[in-house]
Amino acid sequence: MKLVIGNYNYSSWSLRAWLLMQYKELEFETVRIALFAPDFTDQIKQYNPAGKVPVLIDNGHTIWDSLAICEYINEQYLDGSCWPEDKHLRAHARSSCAEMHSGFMQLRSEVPMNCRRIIDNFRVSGGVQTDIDRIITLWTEALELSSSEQFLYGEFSIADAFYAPVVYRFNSYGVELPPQLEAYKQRILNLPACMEWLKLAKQETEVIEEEEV
Ligand SMILES: N[C@@H](CCC(=O)N[C@@H](CS)C(=O)NCC(=O)O)C(=O)O
Repeated sequence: MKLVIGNYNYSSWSLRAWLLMQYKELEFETVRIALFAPDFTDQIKQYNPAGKVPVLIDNGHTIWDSLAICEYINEQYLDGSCWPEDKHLRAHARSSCAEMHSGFMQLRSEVPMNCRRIIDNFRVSGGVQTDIDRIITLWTEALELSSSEQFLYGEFSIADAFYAPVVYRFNSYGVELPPQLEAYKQRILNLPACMEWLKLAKQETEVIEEEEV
C-alpha cells in the first residue's frame, strides 16, 4: 500500500490520512512529492489524475481524497473501529469531519499549517477568530458527549486525524485554549506518530512563501 503525500511541514490534507494509518500501525510506503515544485504536477498525475495529494494506492485501487482514504482504511483494514461505536456519537463525529472538510475557510487560508514554526504574538482576524470559536465549541461538545479524557470521541478516531492539522495551527500561532482543550492539543502533539511527522517536517528544506505568514 502506497500513500502519496505533500510536504510534511505544510500539507494538512496529507497529515490526516498519514496520521490515521501511522497511528493504527498499518504497513505502507510513503511517497513524498514537494508541493509547488516545478515537477509537482507531472509527478502527482502519475498517481492521481485530479492532481492533488494525498492519494492512496492499494492493490491497484486509487483513492484520491483524505476523507475517502480514511473511510477506506477504516473499512478495509480496521473493521470500522475508526468511528465511535454509538450511532449518534458516530453521526456527530462524521459531521465534525464534514465541517472540517468543507469549512473553516478563513482559518485555512489565513493561518496555514506550518508545523515546524512557532510564531509569537500572532494576531488573528475576526473571521479566523470565528472559526477558532466554532472549533472550541465543537471539540468541547465532542469531549463532553463521549465523556472522554483522551480523544475527541473516546478512542482515537478519524475526527482526531482530521483535526490534527488544526492542533498544529493552534500550536504554531499560539491560539489560547480552555485547559481541557489545551490538554487535548498536547495529547495529540505528544503522540509518537505526530512526533515522527514533526521530525520529518523539520528535516525538510523547502520554504513555501505563500504558506509563511
Ligand atoms: N479534497 C482533497 C484536497 C486535497 C488538496 O487540496 N491537496 C493540496 C495539498 S495539501 C494539493 O494537492 N495541492 C496541490 C495543487 O492544488 O496543485 C483531500 O482532502 O484530499
